[in-house]
Amino acid sequence: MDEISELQTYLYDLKGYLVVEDVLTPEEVARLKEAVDGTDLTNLPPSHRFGSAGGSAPTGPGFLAWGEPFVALMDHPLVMSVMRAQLGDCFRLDRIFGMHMRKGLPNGRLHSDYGASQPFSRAERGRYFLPPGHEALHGFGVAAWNLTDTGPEHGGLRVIPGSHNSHYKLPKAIRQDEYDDVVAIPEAPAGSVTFFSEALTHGTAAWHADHHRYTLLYKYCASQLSWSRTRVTAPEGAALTERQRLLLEEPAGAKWFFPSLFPEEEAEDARAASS
Ligand SMILES: O=C(O)CCC(=O)C(=O)O
Repeated sequence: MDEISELQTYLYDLKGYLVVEDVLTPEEVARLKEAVDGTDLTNLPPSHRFGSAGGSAPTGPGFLAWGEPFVALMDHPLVMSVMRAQLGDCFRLDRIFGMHMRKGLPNGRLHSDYGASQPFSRAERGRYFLPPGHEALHGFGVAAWNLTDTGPEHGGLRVIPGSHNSHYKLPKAIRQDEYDDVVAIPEAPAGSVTFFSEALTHGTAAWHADHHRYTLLYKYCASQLSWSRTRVTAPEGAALTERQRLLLEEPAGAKWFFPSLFPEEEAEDARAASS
């Protein structure tokens, strides 16, 4: 499966998240899970994250160093087409981490990284707010690979659908989990990928299931953006494709200094437009 449908494209834009099922085969899921199990999951930070790199984690390859299947997910054709629609022809892999959760782990705070509800915005609660033009809003997108079933019965990612386009700061009652009527925990079975915008208000839902949560998050941004000073780097000795190499490049202006990840598709689009 290399592309989402017209309906799914509309829903992703409208709701700020989208689950696509059956993208990985059970064999692919098992191989990735086995590799994660081969690592030490006993002393994870309170965020339950593993294999992190870039963003709030140090520079390094993170879980990309755990084998070719982790590297291959970086530029999975479906992820590339969804991110191209959201981020344009030039984007980077800004940060990665995995989430491992066991029964009884509590909710993580709802938050958004961009827009009215981002922690440093000047939005006042209850007042209409337009983010200034120099702030990024929709330039960051996430592909979260679910290696075990997640959803309302189990826990996993929780979101406020449509909140990436909200002009109001998140009310305290929602932030403090006193009002959750607008919060959804999308059903996302093993083998699915959940796409979401970093401007969407999201967080981690408490884990209730007997099985453990294994999710791998790959976070992309438009090439001219960066969240922090640390980077995801290539694992030593990995044979990367040209597109994978570009995804790990330093931030730079799209097309000026950061080449297109899709030269062939662009040429095709140009041919179609002129015929
Ligand atoms: O998948 C999750 O549990 C949410 C992860 C999260 O909070 C984030 O991406 O900032």
